[in-house]
Order: sequence, then structure tokens, then C-alpha cells
Amino acid sequence: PTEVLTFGETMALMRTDSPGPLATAHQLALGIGGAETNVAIALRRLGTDVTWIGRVGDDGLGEKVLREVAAEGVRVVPILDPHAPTGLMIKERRTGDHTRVTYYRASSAASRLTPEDVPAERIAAARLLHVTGITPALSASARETVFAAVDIAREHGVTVALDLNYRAALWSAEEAGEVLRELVTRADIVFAGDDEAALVVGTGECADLARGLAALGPAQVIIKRGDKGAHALIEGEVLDVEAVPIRPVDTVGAGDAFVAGYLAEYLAGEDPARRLHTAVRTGAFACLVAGDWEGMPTRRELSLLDSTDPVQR
Ligand code: KDG
Repeated sequence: PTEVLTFGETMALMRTDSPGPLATAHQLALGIGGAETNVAIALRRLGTDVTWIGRVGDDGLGEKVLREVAAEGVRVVPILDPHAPTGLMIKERRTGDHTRVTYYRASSAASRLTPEDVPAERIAAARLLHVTGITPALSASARETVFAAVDIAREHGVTVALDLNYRAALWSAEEAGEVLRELVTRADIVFAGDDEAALVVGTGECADLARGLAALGPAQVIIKRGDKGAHALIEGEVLDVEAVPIRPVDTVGAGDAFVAGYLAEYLAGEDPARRLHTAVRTGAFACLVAGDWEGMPTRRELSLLDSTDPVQR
């Protein structure tokens, strides 16, 4: 039994430490990253029980992915693929304020995910299934896996959370718009950036976007607005929340942290305002370190950003 079940591609992640073009970089720091494990790790740090199903290559980088995620206390269900490598992502700090991401993930092990990798009994035993719009962009079989898992969750009354997470490097806006729309109609909780929501419902103010998404079915729609906070339409109630002011180091992973903050509070039975209050804080934390998930806060740390005292004793 698990509270949250999630699955998707987690890659080895290499990043340059100092600003400049990749072509002249001499060193890369090695870590791991993937939207669903970023969420899983953040949930775990907030005290939620979480399982991640991951398909990786039978190689050193795959082993690293599995070790890192397991070390965070996430229950890992590994699928080792001897015929394809673990995907790789490179983050190039091109300037102090701009990060460029390059993927080496075509035909990766995770792109070969199939519906059999996500067994019905695991889904049925969870309270919530979390999926992202990245997985359906990986391949036809990965897309099938997402839809199959979501259908099983619905059949068993398991809450379905979806983060649209559009990745332009993986598929076109048109293709994504169609598939994501189908997924939105099947989800209970939907997270989207303004641009991502627009792919599904057409451009508009964030209130229009939230209404448009909610009209497709989900009872909880949350528009993530980065340093502008968030706008939500939850069971008919409109809520706006401001972001926590910070000086961001790297914003990659902030959306995942936001999702985890919201879902952890939702599962703990907290009201919508509390869910959003925590979500903007977890999102801010993720921006304060270079890694995608390393900076995710524990519950005890959540109030840290509200303190003006630079030293805690
Ligand atoms: O949301 C952050 C993720 O995008 C990153 O950690 C890697 O999953 C990833 C992706 O596909 O970009």
C-alpha cells in the first residue's frame, strides 16, 4: 500500500557549475532528475508515503538513478531494461540567469515503458496517482501506459493528479495539446503553467484558463505562475496566492516542488488555502539550489523562508 503512486522517466543529469557555453566547460556535476521523482522526493520529505515505478537502463547511470531516489525514502519499483540506456539531460548555465537544457533521451529505457510496467494492483492500492505530460511525449507505448494507468485509477476511485509539464523539445504544441486535453478530461487535480494551459484551452487570462480546464472535468485546477504565485479554481472556489520573494538560483524543479507541496497538504486533509500556502513555499525552496530536487524542504523547514533572520540557531 502506498499513498501516492507515480512513474516516469528519471535521467542522469549533468550540469555546468559556472556560467558559460557548454563547448568551453571543463567540468560537469553529475546528479539525477525527472519530474515525477522530483515530486516523489519532495512529497517524501513532507512526510507522504510514495512509490515510484521507473524504467532505467541496466547501466551505471540507471543504478545511480535508483540509488538516489531510494536514498530519499521513496519506494522504488525498478524495471531494468538491458536493451536501452538510461536517459541523460544536460543543464548548461549559459549565463548567470539563463539555463539551457539538452536531452539525450530518444529511445532511452524509459521511453520503452509499457502498460505492463505499471500493474493494476499497485494503482488500485494507492490513494493518488500522479502523472505528467512528459511521459506521453516519450513514445507511443509510454503514452499508452499513462492512459492505461489513469483509466485503472479512475475505475478504482483513486484520485488522479496531472501536471501538464509541456516539453517543447519532445513534441509539437499541436500534438501535445490534443493528448493533454484527453488527459485533463480524466484527471481530478490539474496543474499547469499559463502557457501549458493555453495549449489545451487557448490563450486567456489565468482565470479564463482555470475555468477552461475545469470545464473539461477536473474539480481542482491550479495555474502555476512562477514568481507571480498561483491562481486556482478548487471545487468552484477561486483562490489567488502570491509567491514567496526569493533570489532564484535555478528555477528547474520549482513546478514539481509546488505540485508536491499542494498534494502533500491535500492528502493531509488541509483546505485549499493551506495547500497553496505550502505549494508556493516548496516551489520557492526548489529555486534556491542548482539541483532539480536537492533543495526540496522538509516539513520542519517550511517556515524558513518566512523568517527574516539569516541565521537560525
Ligand atoms: O520539472 C523538472 C524536470 O523537467 C526535470 O527535472 C527533468 O523530467 C525532466 C524533463 O523531462 O525535463
